Amino acid sequence: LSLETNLRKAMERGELLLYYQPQVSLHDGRLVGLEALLRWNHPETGLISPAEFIPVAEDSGMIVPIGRWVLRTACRQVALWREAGLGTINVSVNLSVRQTRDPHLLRDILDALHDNGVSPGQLELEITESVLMDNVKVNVELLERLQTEGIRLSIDDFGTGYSSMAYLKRFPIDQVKIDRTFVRDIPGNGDDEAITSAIIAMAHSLGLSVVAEGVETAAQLDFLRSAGCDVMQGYYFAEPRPAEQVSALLTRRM
Ligand code: G
Ligand code: G
Ligand code: NA
Ligand code: MN
Repeated sequence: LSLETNLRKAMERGELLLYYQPQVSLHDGRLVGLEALLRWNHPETGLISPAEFIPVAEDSGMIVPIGRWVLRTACRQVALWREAGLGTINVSVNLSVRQTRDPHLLRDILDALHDNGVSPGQLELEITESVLMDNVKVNVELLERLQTEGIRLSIDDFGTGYSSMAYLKRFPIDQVKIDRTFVRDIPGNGDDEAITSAIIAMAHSLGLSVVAEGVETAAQLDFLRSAGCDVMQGYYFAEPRPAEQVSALLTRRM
């Protein structure tokens, strides 16, 4: 069977699940949100990374129903945490290029929020520069409508694509996520230190907040905090984990 057929069956059989990774404020240490990260729990091979199956899902168009499932599941989980008395949690969801070409995307997102009683301000969408560049005119309109609804927008893997500063001006963006390849060798690598500091300074001067991805050490954390970075995400604080394990983390927070 092709991976595509298997993926279709995986969704029907409920083999897809979401992991969540905390995003923590560098200003006060508070949990500001959780990034939802897709996993495929294959009955024979175990957990499969999205890096392996998202490309297939994108090529086949499967990413549209999968992405819709991700949005609904993430919103449902936020509602479950609220119902469990764990407070108002923000969630970030990754969007693929194919999804932004789907004319039903906006409706699907609003339905997922509404059906679960989640406010738009609790949802953040992560898009890469290549998603933005797919169709600038259409995407400017889509993102403006999302922003009007109160949904926040973040540029993922910032610095790795065709990072034109003009896009930051043109698109209604709230936040940039510095790609983890720039974070990996700070402190120490002068180029990466310069790039990281420059992204933070530029983003701030445009009124955007900054998340650093892939933070694994205290030294990275110290550097980022000194450079004024707002939020960190990475193994240093917590790896992506299933919802039940996040609940334990949220309980401790209270
Ligand atoms: O969690 P992990 O490092 O394995 O993720 C690998 C890649 O898969 C990352 O680039 C991440 O953005 C992407 N990814 C994870 N979950 C989703 C999802 O729900 N939708 C899309 N489009 N991409 C995702
Ligand atoms: O492309 P995107 O930024 O969505 O990728 C997120 C991916 O990064 C997730 O799959 C997650 O597993 C991975 N990740 C999260 N924290 C760390 C970290 O501290 N180090 C490394 N190497 N990867 C991380
Ligand atoms: Na992401
Ligand atoms: Mn990223």
